[in-house]
Amino acid sequence: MDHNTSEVTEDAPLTDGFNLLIDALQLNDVETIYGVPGIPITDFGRMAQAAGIRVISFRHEQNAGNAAAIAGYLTKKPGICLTVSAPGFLNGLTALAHATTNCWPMILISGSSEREVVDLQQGDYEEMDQLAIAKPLCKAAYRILHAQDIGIGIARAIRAAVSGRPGGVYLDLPAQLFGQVMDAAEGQKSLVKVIDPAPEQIPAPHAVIRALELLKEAKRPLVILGKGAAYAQADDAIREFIEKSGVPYLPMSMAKGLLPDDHPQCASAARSLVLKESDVVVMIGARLNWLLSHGKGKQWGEAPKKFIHIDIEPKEMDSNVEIAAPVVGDIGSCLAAFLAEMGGQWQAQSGEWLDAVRAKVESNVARMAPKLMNNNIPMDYHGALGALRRIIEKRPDAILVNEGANTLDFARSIINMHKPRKRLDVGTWGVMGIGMGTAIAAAIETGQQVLAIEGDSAFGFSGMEVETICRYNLPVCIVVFNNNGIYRGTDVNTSGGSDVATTVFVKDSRYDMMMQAFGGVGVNVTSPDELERAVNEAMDCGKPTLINAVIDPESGTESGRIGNLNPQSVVKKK
Ligand code: OXT
Ligand code: ADP
Ligand code: MG
Repeated sequence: MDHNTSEVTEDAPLTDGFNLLIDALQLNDVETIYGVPGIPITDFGRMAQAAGIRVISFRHEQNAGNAAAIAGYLTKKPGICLTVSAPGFLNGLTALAHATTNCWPMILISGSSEREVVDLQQGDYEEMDQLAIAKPLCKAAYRILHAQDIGIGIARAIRAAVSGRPGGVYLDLPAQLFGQVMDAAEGQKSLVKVIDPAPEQIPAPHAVIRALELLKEAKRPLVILGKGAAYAQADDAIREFIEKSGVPYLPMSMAKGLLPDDHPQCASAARSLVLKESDVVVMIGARLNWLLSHGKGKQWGEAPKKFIHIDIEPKEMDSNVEIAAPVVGDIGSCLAAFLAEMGGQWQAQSGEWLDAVRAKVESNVARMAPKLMNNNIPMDYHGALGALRRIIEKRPDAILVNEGANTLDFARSIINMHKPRKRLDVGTWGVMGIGMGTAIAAAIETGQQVLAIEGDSAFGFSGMEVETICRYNLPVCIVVFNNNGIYRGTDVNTSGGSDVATTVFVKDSRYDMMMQAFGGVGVNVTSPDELERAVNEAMDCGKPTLINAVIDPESGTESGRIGNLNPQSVVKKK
């Protein structure tokens, strides 16, 4: 069969690959595409926009991909990123791998060169075997060759992205697919509406009983909430479980706000204590990876520990240490089963353990409080973040985007979150460059005001997207913590040569002027008071704003809180 003109009769209405792709996406409720236009997908973007899909054009595919990844996290639907072939595809691939690593649903759709030419390596325009390259970096990768397979191809991509442990999916669309013509009625029949794309996964009843028996015996229990728990959108069940059990909980970075950070059971400010001293740890949508020292070693103390682990991915169990009570299922179903089993009889945790955790929290919070009130010039991280903390307290619906090293680590512990899924950051890989893509998608997907707190280095990875923010007039306020460099702005080149040190940038740069160049508001501030005023003004008016916050170049430390991960040479070069 000739796939370019399959089953077409003279006068029957026709459709083609372009239209079928749009129909298939709309049938499955795709409302937004993030991407960069070019051969062979320029017309597809135009036509999708004309059909009512919102198509947001970026300046670089990695930022569009990061937008799609976080859209997936926020909505539980796959975020869609659209790119051109080879270089555009590769630019989007980092974000696809980032989405997969973070367990967020996303589909990277890339146009590609013709199979016949690519497979014979005859040097097509932007020739690359994209499917083969994408495969190891995502959860699933598919290619659609025929217009009549578009319906099933899109359905497969959606189901693969959101079912089970969510992740990134790659969809390869060779250029000739778009123009393939077929009978319109046959085309409509070939479309697939995905039914129940992420089915509930109910835990085994005996696994629930085993977990609760272990929890009941615990003297010093702890719950760790991860971003999987935030993703699950089972907010009420999570809160009910925490409060009914009375167990202190530690939110991982993006799980902050699932319960308000000033909740009496929140142990964020007693992190070291609870990790060391706990005897039974309930992991909910969090992994025992590097962020938790793999569940062992000094950070976890000497006392023997038992783990209860709730996760949708069975292979996650025993990944680093023995899991005494694995509970495999989706978090909503698992917690519903826990709550049903706990019934009215459950004795909430009380006594010495809770008192010790509270005492530690209160002393750490009290120690930090005066530092947050300082109005020093030049600003240090505490003074500047104290101002931003007060803003988020007054505006709990705003979404906080955060990247950098010191800027990230200080903001995480200083700024309390009050509602679920309001803190979006660098995720499992600690990636710099998520900032502007994340801010843009957060504004578009939620309609809320966004506050992006960015290290000056971090901002540079996606800074050109301030034009995108202005073009779509998004309510995004960016604060660049400008300390003249990566970690600190004071490093020196010990060779005595004229190049500056590798971590140092142009001194006293004015990032605010980048925003002004595109018609947004740019402000330079030097004190916490000025910063607070400028951010409040930006949030009151909702205009795209960039505030250059001048931070003391001496006030950061190498790699923020994870300096211990830097290998160091013990042999000095002669
Ligand atoms: O209990 P203890 O006593 O231990 O105290 C803890 C809490 O109890 C307490 N705490 C509180 N006290 C009082 N009140 C409150 N409310 C409170 N809350 C907590 O505070 C301490 C600390 O708590 P925390 O933070 O919870 O605990 P801890 O021990 O830090 O937790 C461990 C971790 C591992 C979970 C945590 O540290 C974490 O999540 N870390 C994530 C780190 C991360 O991902 N960093 C980003 C990567 S760094 C580096 O790789 C960078 N690069 C290289 C690069 C990257 N990343 N990507 C790409 C694509 N290319 C290159 C670069 C280029 S960073 C970077 C740029 C940096 O420069 P910038 O200019 O952007 O930024 P600046 O540094 O600002 O200049
Ligand atoms: P954090 O970095 O916050 O510790 P991780 O990204 O390491 O969180 O872990 C998230 C975990 O949540 C993953 O193991 C993933 O399989 C799991 N997860 C994601 N969605 C769900 C869900 N709906 N139900 C159960 N587990 C989930
Ligand atoms: Mg910096």
